[in-house]
Amino acid sequence: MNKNLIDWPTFFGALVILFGVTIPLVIFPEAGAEVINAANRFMTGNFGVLFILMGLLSLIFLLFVAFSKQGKIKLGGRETKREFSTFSWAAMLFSAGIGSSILYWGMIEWAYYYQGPPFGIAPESEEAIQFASTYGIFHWGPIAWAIYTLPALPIAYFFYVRKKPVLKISEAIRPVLGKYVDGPIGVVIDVLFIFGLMGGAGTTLALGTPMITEGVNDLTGLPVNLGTQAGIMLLCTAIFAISSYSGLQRGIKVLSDLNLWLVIFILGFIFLFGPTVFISETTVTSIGILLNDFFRMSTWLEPLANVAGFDETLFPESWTVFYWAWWLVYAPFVGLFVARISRGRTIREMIIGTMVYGTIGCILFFGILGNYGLYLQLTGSFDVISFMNEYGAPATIIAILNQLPLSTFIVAIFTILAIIFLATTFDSASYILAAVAQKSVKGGDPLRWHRLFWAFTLCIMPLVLMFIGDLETLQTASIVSGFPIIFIMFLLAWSFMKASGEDIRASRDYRAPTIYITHHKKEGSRGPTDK
Ligand code: NM2
Repeated sequence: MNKNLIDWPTFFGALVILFGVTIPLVIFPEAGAEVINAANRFMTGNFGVLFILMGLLSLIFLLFVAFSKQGKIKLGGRETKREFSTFSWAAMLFSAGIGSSILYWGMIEWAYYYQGPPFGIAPESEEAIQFASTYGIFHWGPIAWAIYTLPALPIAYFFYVRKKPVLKISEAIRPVLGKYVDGPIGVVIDVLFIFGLMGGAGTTLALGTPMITEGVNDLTGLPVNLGTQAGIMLLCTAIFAISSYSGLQRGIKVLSDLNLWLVIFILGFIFLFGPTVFISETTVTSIGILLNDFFRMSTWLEPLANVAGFDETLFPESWTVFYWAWWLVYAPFVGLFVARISRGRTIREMIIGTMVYGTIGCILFFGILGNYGLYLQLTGSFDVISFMNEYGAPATIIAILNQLPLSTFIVAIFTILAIIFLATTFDSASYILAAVAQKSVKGGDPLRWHRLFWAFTLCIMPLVLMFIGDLETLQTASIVSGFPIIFIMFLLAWSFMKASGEDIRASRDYRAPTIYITHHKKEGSRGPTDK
């Protein structure tokens, strides 16, 4: 074990914040939950607009970059071939960036919008139903994926174009912060990233565990209580810890492949054995509504509720702001991952690929899983809403699956899929956390014990949150820890523009041609910026 490799200030900084938050929550659970909820209300009430702007501006920025000169920059040298086929690239991207939550919210998110729609729409009305199947796609759509892609730009750029082995978020901001990156500011940035990811993992694990436990209960009769949930959380942690320990090429890859096949099976099954025509029509219609109302949805903050006394739904705070914060806390990690797998692609391909494939993948989940439940509700064959209001969302998800043919088999596959989905996100997350808390990564991989360490650390906060919390408290884990990352996103975007702009200018006048820019129009043409 090489202790010199560990970046101790970052390592301990992250642990101090983690325990600084967790220990008081254990000692004073009720007061702790109250403080967290108050912090949540404060953040979303006052800074919701920042989260909303960050989302929309990320999308606009990425589209701008994709179609500007920067978009043509190839990651790697001129001859570099793509490291992964587009299919594997998209599959890996999806497995890392998306966890079990897509099974949870994909199945049940519509039911919340159906009862509490935005824009002053009457609950359970026809319009509410249409937005119910559209809003999920919006919250897992182009803006969300833009948030994921932005950090990948500077990281991929430094990694493959400037050829610096950047494994820290702070390093990706060096062009803007200069030597300050080597001091406390750099440590603070990395610690905030680690803390953010732990908060996001908290939200994920604390939503996924009750759902998996309900699945296990349905199959085996094991009771659903805090003890079994804690047991299942530890079991999931053990699985992704083993996967992370065995490394990128083995555990992480094997689980990703398995994940993909199970997804194809379960979505295909529900699509074919569920109401195929209804699912297809509703999904296509939702895409239309999404396009039509895109800017209304991406800027909706119900400002009049507080000053003019109109009904306050808290829809923006509870959903869009919460979601953007949740995507945000995962974004630097996904950025590191996307950057790592994108060698041989142009920046434009990386941007458009992430946003298009990511969005299409999420549309498939929400379109098939969500509209199946909606169909049961609307036809009266299963009253999802009453069931959910009585037994809660996790039990409802399993109850919806039980309406399908071969239901025991489907519940089993769904539960296994949820565990694997969770593991494929968390094995890469612990791998990346270990990399960030090291000074360097000898031989390309962070130390094994270190990867194991972060795998178990990821589980601490969720365990605590589960014991003290309700859904609101869990959601806050992402919101509070995501707030500082808004500023880091801004620095990352700035850093990318600064560094790539300098290089483009340098190579244009031939003094220091450092980058290779592809020409999409004419294959093989040489321009003034080519080496
Ligand atoms: N996001 C995609 O819980 C998970 O599925 C991991 C969640 C940010 C909403 C990511």
